Amino acid sequence: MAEKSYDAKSIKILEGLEAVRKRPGMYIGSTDKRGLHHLIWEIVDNSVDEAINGYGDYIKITLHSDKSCSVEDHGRGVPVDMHESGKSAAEVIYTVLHAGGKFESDGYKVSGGLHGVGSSVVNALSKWMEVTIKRDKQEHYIRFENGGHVKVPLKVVGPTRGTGTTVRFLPDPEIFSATNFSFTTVCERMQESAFLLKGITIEVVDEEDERSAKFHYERGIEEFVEDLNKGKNTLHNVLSFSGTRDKIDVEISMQYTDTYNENIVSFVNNVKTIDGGSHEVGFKTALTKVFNDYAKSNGFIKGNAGSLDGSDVREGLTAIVSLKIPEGILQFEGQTKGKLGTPQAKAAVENVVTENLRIYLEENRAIATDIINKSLKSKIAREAARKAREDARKGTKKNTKERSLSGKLAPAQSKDKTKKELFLVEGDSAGGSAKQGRDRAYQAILPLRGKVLNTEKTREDEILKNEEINTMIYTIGAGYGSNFDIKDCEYSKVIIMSDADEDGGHIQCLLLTFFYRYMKPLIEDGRLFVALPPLFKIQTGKEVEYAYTVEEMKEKSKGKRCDIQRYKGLGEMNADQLCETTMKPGSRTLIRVNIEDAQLAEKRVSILMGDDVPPRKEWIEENVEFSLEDDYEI
Ligand code: 0R9
Repeated sequence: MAEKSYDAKSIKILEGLEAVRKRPGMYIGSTDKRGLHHLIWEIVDNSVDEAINGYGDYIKITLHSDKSCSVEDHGRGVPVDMHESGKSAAEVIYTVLHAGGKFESDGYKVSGGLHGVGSSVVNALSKWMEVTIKRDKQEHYIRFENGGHVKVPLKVVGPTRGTGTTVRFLPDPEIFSATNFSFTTVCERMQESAFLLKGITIEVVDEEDERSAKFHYERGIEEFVEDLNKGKNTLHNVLSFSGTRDKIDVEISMQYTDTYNENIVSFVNNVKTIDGGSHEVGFKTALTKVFNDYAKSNGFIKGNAGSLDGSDVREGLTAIVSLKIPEGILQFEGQTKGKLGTPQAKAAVENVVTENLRIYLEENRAIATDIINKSLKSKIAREAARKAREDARKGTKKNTKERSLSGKLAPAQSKDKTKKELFLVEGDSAGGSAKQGRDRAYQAILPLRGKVLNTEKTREDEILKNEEINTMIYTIGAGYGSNFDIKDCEYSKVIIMSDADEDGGHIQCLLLTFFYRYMKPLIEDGRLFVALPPLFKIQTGKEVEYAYTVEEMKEKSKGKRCDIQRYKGLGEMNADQLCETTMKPGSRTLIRVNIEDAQLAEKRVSILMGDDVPPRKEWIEENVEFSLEDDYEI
C-alpha cells in the first residue's frame, strides 16, 4: 500500500517536471539568454536565503568549461533525512514543484518562510543536476538526469568537515536557445546582491577564461551608491538613513552629483522593483517636501515664487531604496510584478526620510545650500523650457527665427502627431535621397552633418550651443532633460538612419546617448528606433533582392548567376531603393530601442560613453562577443 502511494507520488512529480519542460516560459520567463541566467538566480536565491538567516557568509558561482554551472554555499546543508513520502528531503526539494505561477519564486522568503521554490524548475530544465551536501560530518550526493529523473539516489560519499550545499547543473540545450553563461551578466547581478547583503562574500569563477571576481561590501548600499556615481563629481559624501516603521525595515543611501540625471533604484526583500511602487512614491514625496520646506524657511524661495518640483529636487540624485517587508503585507502589482503595492511602505519610507533628511540639512547647511541651488537652477531651466514650448506652439516671432535655423528639415505635411515619423539621417547625400523617396505626408527628414556631439562628455550649456542638437530638440518639440514632455512630441517615431559601417555605428551610439540622457521618455514610450538598411543588393537579371546580413546574402545568391553589390553607405542607394528597403512601412526593418534594466543602462552609458577610459577598456575586453541585442539594449 505504502509502496503504491509512493509510486503514485513519483508519477505526479515527474508529470509536474514535464509540465515545466513543456512550458518553460511560464516558470522562468523565456528560454533565451535571460531565461538561461534565471536558472542561476533561482539556485543562488536558496543560498542567499540561508545566508540571510545567518548560516554561511560565502557563496561561490562557477561557470564550468562544460557549460554547466555550480553554486556552492556554506549554510547548514539541505536536510538529508527521509521525508514522509519515503523520499529524501533533498530529493523532494529538487523535484517537487512548488504550487504557483510564473514569478512567485522571485519573492523574498523571510526567515521561516518558503525555501527551495525554484530548484525543481532548474532541475526540470537541466540535462543533469548534481547536489552535494555536507552535513552531519558526512558528504552526501544525489544526481538527476533528463529533466529531474533520479539517476543516483541520495547516498553518503564519505566523511567531511564543515557544512554546505553545492548544486551543479547543465541547462538542457534542447530547451534553451542560448547555452553560454555570461561572466559579465553573472558578475553584475552578484555584485548587486553583495551590495544588498552587506558582509556576505560572493565569488564568481569563469573556468574557461580563467578569471574570477569577488564581491564583499561591509557598508552595503552606501557602497552601491558610490559605485553608481564612480567617475562623477559628487556634491557630498553618501547619506544613509534607516529605520523600522510598521514592521517594515527601510534603508536608504543617497548622493547628489553635478549631472542632470536621476537614478533611483529600489529593492524589496533584495529583489529589484523595476517599476517602483509605493516605497518610491514615499521617497519622492519626502524629498520634495523636505527640500521645499528648507528652501522656504531659509529664504531661497521668497513670497509666491513657486515651489520646487519633484523633478527639480531629484536632478543629479543617485539613490538606493531598500526595504524588508514581512510576507503577510507584501503586495506586488503590474504585469511583471515589478511594482510594490504595499500601501504602508509609502508612509514608512516617507517618515524615515523626512525625519532624517531634515536633521541632516539643518546640520550640514553648506551642502543643503549646494543642493537647493542646483534644484533652483533646474526650476529656472524648466520654466524657461515651458515658455519656449508654449511660444513654439503659438508660433511667435522668435519661433519663426528658430524655424529658419532648422531649414535643413524637410517637414511632414500632416499635423497628425500620432502618424508622423522623423528620420535622423547621416550625411547630406543620404538626406537628399531620403527627402526624395519619403512619404511626404507623414515622414520628415532631418539630415545630420558630421559627427554628433558626445553628450556624455559635454556640459549642458555647451550641448545646447551645438547646432545639430539644438535642431533636434527644436524639431521634436518637447523640450529636453527633466523638462522633456512627451505630450508635446511632434512624432510617433524618431528613427535613426545611419550607414551600416563603423562611422554609422558611432553616430548611432552618440545619438542613443543623447536620447538616453536628454529625452529618456521617448525611449520609455517606445518611440525611438534604429533603421536597419540592407548590406547587399543581389541582382539576378532584372530581379532585385536585398540582404541584411552576410548569411542572408549567401542564402539568397546560392546557385544563382547574380550580381552582388555591397552597400557601403546609405548614399549609394537611390531614392527608390532607400525608400523601399529602409523607410517604407511594411518593407523596412526597424529596431525599437528599449531600456531593459534602468540601472544597468545608466552604468553602461556612463562607462561606454563617458570620460573615464579604464572602465571602458575593461568592459570592452570582457565583452568581446557583440550581438545586436547588446548593441541596442542600452
Ligand atoms: C547551492 C544552492 N543551495 C541550496 O539549494 C540550498 C538549499 C538549502 C536549504 C537549507 C540550507 N542550505 C541550503 N542551500 C536549509 C536547511 C535547514 C532548514 N532550512 C533550510 C535545516 O538544516 O534545518 N534548504 C532549502 C530547503 C530545504 N533546505 C528543505 F526544504 F529541505 F528543508
